[in-house]
Amino acid sequence: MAILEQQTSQQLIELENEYGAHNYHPLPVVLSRGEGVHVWDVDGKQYYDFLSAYSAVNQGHCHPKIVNAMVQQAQTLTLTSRAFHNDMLGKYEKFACEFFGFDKLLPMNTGAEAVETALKLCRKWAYEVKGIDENKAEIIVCENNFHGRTTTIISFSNDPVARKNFGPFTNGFIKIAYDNLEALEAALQNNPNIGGFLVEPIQGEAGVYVPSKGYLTKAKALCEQYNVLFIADEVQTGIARTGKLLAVNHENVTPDILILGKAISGGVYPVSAVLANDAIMDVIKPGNHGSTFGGNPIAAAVAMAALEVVRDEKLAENAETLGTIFRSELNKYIETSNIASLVRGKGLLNAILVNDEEDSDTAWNICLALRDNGLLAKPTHGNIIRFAPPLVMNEEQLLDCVNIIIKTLMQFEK
Ligand code: IF1
Repeated sequence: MAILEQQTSQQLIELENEYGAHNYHPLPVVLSRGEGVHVWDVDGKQYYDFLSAYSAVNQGHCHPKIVNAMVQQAQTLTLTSRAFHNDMLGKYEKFACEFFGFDKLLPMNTGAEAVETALKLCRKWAYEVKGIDENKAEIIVCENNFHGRTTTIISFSNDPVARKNFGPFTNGFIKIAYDNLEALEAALQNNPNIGGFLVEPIQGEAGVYVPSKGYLTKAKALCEQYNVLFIADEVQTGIARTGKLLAVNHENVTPDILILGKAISGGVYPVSAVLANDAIMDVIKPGNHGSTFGGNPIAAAVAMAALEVVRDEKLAENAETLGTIFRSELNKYIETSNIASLVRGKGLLNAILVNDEEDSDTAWNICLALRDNGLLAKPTHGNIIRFAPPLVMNEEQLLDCVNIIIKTLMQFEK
């Protein structure tokens, strides 16, 4: 049996280049181990992970409680399909419904699948409860949204790179400016065919845009006024990332439909979910929707363990405290910096704006230098660098990372 010789980073990158589709442009680093806030590359170099797999690893890499839950279930019963019941799904659904405060949960696997599920649920409610004429329902979305990569979801994206040559697209969506209540009311006012409003409580991929205080509250009130479902996509902002269990909790807003993914499994296994109360979820009947792996026993076991970690280790409170320190320390530096112009975010979902042209490669080069200095982050669009470490980080580690980030940015001061 050939002994797996230690392949170099370059050899492993070349394997991906030769045999893998080129649908990403990763930072040139090859990781082989993760634990807590750290990851290690194939040469044994340690890094702080400041991306957390796009906020899927909020509980830290390879959290023992979550991994053990997966291993135990994987040695017992992995998948039954929904053709039969199993002894894990109902327990998980009850646990999660009580955890988030909803009547029912529809289990899926990826964030995009959960977004698609929410769109179908909203449309079915629009026809069967609100009484909109069939095939006339429309859903309001925001400019610069990111909700996934399926053909319907990119139909309402305005990112040309995500859309070009993937048409024809799905109809039934109205785009409005984000964080603009006048635009929302104008879209609602003279159109009886609106079924829902889909919104990210903070726009992640667009560059961690935090809306004005009160936006979510007033948007929900407008939806109630016009009998339209408020659909919160918390795939990235949920699960304690922004300093509350859900980003909507910063304004005590309860969505009509809640979309979860990523860290609901702690990044150990693909799990997503759509939650709603009976008046909405009960429009779904057998045969309307589903998926082979949706709600499988491993997903159920992993998600319950991952949510218990969030609760028991008080990750939302920690994210709130460390996020305040992070922005305060970065703002002190920004006062005298000519390379970083602002820092913004909530909890441990933050980003800095690099003071350069959007199409410059400065943000990329800063991320390469951060990598050399032992911290992994990646630009979102152009000149914005997102900083999102695992929520299990402690203050000493955070301050160590702040020092690395500032030391690195200073290398680029003009
Ligand atoms: C990529 C970032 C992008 C999401 C929200 C649904 C989904 C996502 C708010 C879909 C996924 C991921 C996808 C990944 C990069 C990353 C991302 F913002 F998190 F950084 F793209 F915007 N709703 N976000 O953020 O969930 O199907 O991926 O499980 O596609 O490049 P998914």
